[in-house]
Amino acid sequence: MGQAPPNKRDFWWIVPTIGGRFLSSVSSPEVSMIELKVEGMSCMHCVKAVTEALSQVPGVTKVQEVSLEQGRARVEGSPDPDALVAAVKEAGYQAEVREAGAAG
Ligand SMILES: [Cu+2]
Repeated sequence: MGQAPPNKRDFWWIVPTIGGRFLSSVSSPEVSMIELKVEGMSCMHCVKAVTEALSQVPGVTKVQEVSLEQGRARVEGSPDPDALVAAVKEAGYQAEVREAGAAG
C-alpha cells in the first residue's frame, strides 16, 4: 500500500503529452489573416506609421505586410477588423477590410 503500480505512474506521462498536442492543434486555426486596403500612403514614413498603428491593435499577432505600391496591409491574428480600420484612420489614412479568413 502507498506505492503506485508502474502502470499508473506511466499514465501521468501520457496526459501532459496529449494535453500539449490538443492545445497546439486548437490554437492554430484561430490564427487568421486579414487584408486591408489602405489609401493615402505616399512614402516609407507612411508605411511605418500604418505598420505601427496596426501592430498596436489588440489581437494582432503580426503585421505581415504593408505595401506602399499596392496600397494594402496584411495582419495575422484575430483582431476586430473595425479596430484595424479605426487604427489606420487614426494614423491619418483611409482603410477598408478587403478580406478576412483563415490563413492557409
Ligand atoms: Cu509618407
